[in-house]
Amino acid sequence: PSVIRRSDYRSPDWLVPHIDLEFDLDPALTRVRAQLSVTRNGGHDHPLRLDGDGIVPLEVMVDGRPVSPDSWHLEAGALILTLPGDAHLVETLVELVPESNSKLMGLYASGGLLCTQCEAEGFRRITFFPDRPDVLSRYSVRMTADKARFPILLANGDPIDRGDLDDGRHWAVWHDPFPKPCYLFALVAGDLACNADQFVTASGRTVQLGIWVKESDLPRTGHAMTALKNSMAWDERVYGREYDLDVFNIVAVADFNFGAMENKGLNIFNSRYILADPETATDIDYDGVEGVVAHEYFHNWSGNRVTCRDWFQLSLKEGFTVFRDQNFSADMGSHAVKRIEDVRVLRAAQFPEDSGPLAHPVRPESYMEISNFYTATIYNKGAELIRMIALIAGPERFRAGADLYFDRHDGEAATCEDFVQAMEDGAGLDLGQFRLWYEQAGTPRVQASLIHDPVTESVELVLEQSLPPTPGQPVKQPMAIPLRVALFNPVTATHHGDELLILTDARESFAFSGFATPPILSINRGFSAPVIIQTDRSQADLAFLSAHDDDPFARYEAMQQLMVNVLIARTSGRPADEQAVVDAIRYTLTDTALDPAFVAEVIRLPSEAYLGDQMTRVEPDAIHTAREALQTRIGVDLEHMWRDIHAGTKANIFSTSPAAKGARKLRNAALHYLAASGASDGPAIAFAQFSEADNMTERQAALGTLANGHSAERDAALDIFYNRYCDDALTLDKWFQTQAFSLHPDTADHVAALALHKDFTLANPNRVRALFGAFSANQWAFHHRSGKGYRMVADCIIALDKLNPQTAARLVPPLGRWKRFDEGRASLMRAELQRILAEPGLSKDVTEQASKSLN
Ligand code: HT7
Ligand code: ZN
Repeated sequence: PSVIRRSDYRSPDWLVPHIDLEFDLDPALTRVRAQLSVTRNGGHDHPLRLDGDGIVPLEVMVDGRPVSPDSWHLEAGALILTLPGDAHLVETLVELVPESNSKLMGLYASGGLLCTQCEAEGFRRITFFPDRPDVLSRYSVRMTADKARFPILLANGDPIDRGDLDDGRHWAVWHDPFPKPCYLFALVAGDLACNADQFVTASGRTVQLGIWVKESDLPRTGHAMTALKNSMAWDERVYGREYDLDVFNIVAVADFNFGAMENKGLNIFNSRYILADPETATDIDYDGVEGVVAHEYFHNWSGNRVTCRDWFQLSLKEGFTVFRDQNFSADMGSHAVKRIEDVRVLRAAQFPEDSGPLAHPVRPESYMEISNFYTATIYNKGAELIRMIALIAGPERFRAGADLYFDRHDGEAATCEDFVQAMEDGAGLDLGQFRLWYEQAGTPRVQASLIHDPVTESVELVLEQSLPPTPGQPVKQPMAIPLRVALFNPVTATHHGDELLILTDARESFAFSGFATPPILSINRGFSAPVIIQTDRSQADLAFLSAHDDDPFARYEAMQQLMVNVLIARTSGRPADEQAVVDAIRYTLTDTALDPAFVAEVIRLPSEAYLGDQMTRVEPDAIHTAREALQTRIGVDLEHMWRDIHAGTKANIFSTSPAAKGARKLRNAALHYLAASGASDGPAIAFAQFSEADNMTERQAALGTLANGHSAERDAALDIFYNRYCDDALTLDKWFQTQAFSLHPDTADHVAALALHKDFTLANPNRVRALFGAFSANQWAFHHRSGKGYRMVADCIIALDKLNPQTAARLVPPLGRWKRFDEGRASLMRAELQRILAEPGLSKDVTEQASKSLN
């Protein structure tokens, strides 16, 4: 496949100020007539190129007259047309078969609905068009469909007109007044019920809100509606951004390649990010609904009103919008817990990406298939870059920069550079060196050491940064790294204030006076920079910080590091002070001033995968053994506390308040440690929680705890869960996921059996992710030394590639981490990558991921 390079960007030869679309909708045969008003952009004689993918023109007309087949041709799917003048009306007709569209890109059928997904390059599967984000058009859309099967017809913008036809069909016309790139086009047709509400904007306009789902799902849409209204109010309050159309619709669909899509005025969602009720959704699911509804809504400004010039600028909208949704969720709940959760996601998904063969900068230089670049680096590291700018600027100046960015680029297709420039101009910053964060891939390491001088009563903080080589970037320059630090007096447990240091050189020292005794370093507070900090702090220093640091993230981090040190020592057979961890956990549990949700985060052991990331060579079995042993020790030594917490936090009435969620989180943590203690009544207590819970958070946690062990209760709970939820796809996903993620010695065999289960299907991305996505994130099971885990995932990739290459390609990266493992596992992983690549007719998506993964 050919490589697209950022440096090759050229502005479009032809613009399309207006497009009229007519859809004659039917799952078996849909006809699409498109009328494009095209204008020549600048002085050139290039033909008009209209991208197409898997479609053929049945008619081509220019200015109302049919064009003979010899004046146009198809080139790599695109329609190439030579036009004499500077402005023309180009009309095409194509036919589609939505019910056979298994890629879920373009127009497809899902659960009786017809819907679209156009980002990044799906519009070209619907009609011929310059499918690039810098061509902005006004859309008029007319849909006709059978009224009984598709009573609801939705598209972007505002509804204009509708009517019935004699033959049982009906039609509707929608018009979107805002020029938009074609990736934001959407339509939905189906038999849908609506949760309708209203929002009055700050300037007094009433917006009609609709969440459209199948009738039986209506009771599960309340949380999404609340999240939507909260998001609209938050964007007005925090960024001064109002919604701009008279209607805002959301539709939930069962088959979706991603989380959701921000189409202008018509967001389309994976149903897992809309539907929630206590019976089927966990607190994590509730938070996911809130966060994704907010994310898509916020795109109305960061993505739609100001869009991207080209796909290399993807983080312009995604990084900024993730930053916005993270802050929104923090404001709705706990800032401390949200920051910890976000950093955990970054470390689990983005750090490994940044240190592997698929590492790329936040603004990539090249790609083969853009769908492969919807990555944790673009989204989550991109958000960290905005967070660092906000930290350096401070809240008022950051807001001034954001205002300038939106005002300066409203209605335009912009670049990451435009954003940085607006921040420099609006916030009065110099971000010269900071721009390297967009260019250089890899996670910086910062070595921090404190040198104390008792004579001058001063300390010197020496910081040294390094950035490892990544594919195509062997040598790196020093970055501008903002680090929040504090120096603690170990006797009084106080500090003189939190300081923001900006490390700009490879090595720099910072002097502090007034320290008669050596202080304890608290660094990267709030995770102020997405870097790996290396310090020589002792276990005693870490224990001190885990008990006394007033920055919640730093307190959590100290505990994590304390645990990591013990576990890594254990893994390599060195002696380790497990008692220090037990004591630190005991101390945390007894600090009644702490929020239970925060306590649950702090006392949680680092994941097996995170521990692997801390080692030069990952040893899955040794890590598992060491972690299980420490877990048992914590379980045994603090058994009475776990029992008390578990009994004391039993919820009475279900609520999604932060306090109720925190109590459930801590209760589940207590259950987990209690089971790990090996207490003979552990399975019975877990089974009782499973049976008695009035909510999915406690039920699934109990199931997960049981799934890790061997007991009669395990089998019973899995059976009960299956029988209760086998008709509810989203909840049945949890049954697959819990087993695939379980720390049971036979997980790989269980997954093999589940892949043959009658309810497993490759046609639904959620189901594939629930089984194979979860399994490949389960380090101990996936890296079974026999290689059977690798083989299963490769088999799935090969089979799925024929149906849905995008989802197949997303399963490849775990196989690409072979350099991190022993030669036995590494060669088995490479062999599977080679087997995938040898597959005839392999998609561009999987080819790119698998071939890069071999490097
Ligand atoms: N902007 C949306 C991206 C997206 C997507 C990308 C590739 C293939 C399918 C997709 N569906 C949605 C989602 C978002 O970040 O808001
Ligand atoms: Zn997004």
